[in-house]
Amino acid sequence: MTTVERLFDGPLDIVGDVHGQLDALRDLVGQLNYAPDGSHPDGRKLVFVGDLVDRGPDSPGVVERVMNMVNAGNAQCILGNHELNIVRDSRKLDNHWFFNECTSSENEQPTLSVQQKEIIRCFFKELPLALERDDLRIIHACWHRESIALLERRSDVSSDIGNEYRRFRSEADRDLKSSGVFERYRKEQELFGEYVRYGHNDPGEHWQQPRLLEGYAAVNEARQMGNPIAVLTSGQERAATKTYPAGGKFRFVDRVAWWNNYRDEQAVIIGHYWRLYNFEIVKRPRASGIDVFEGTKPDQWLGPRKNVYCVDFSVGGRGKDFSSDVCRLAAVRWPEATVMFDNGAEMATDYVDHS
Ligand SMILES: [Mn+2]
Repeated sequence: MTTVERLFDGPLDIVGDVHGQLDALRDLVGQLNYAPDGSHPDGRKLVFVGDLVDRGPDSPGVVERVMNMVNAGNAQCILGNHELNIVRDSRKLDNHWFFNECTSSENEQPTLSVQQKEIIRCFFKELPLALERDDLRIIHACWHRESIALLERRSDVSSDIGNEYRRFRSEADRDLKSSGVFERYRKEQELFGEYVRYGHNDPGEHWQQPRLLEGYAAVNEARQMGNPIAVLTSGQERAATKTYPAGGKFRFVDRVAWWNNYRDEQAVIIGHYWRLYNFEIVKRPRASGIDVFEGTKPDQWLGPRKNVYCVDFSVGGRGKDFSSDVCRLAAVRWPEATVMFDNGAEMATDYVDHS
């Protein structure tokens, strides 16, 4: 596995989480004036922040398209938590397109052959976790210096990212077991496990009054923060003060707005955190824990140096959680620091270049 790879030189267009929305991807790269193979008349390059797949109507189509651009040397792509799930064989509600567990008729997708699956899995396994050059860093969820240092110290190119993930997970569990909190978690699991994971059922039927399970909260936080691959691909988390349902289970940890503690000079571009294009006209659906963007507008860079930008404009929620008015696929143009959307709208941002 590769932790940090060298980012392309020259002008870039950094594309947010695509989540199987092939039409939006076609529209966006067209708006940015790229040819279908990812080449650009001005020599610009595309970069994908991960989460190419799940949720949308054509995950295999998106992977094929991006893979071809990467193989042609016109694009780079990093690993998101959704690719990681596939690499480590972890079945989730939204990845039945890969594992062939089609449980809802609304999202029928063609069945993949064994060979097609192997091509996709091999592509994902080789993706780096981060890209970097002098003026810019790109990572799916969280630039976390300690996790990057740990991975660079412990892993080499020959190690398999799925195995590394499992190794960190079992080390975190070993530490937990000696702390006593694990026993509490086990008891909660016995009593409430089936309610915590409600899957496709409406959680309301199962749990009228969600309660915080402190053993779950402590174990989930320790497993996340003790695993550097998890931190980089799905962010820092801490035990929540109230529980909420998401993705077929109740959550007991909150996302941390890590950028508020990011003080390095290099700008960072991330995806992962659902940002809304026109957030003022909609309320966030469901009770989704902490809103890490509370009080910020879509054109704002984040953190004390105002040099972190999230380019995920929630296209993955199109037709499901939100209307397409607010669900957009976006790209940050660099070094211009403007944002292009799949509908052709271009937005200036408040980025100030201090270099
Ligand atoms: Mn993600």
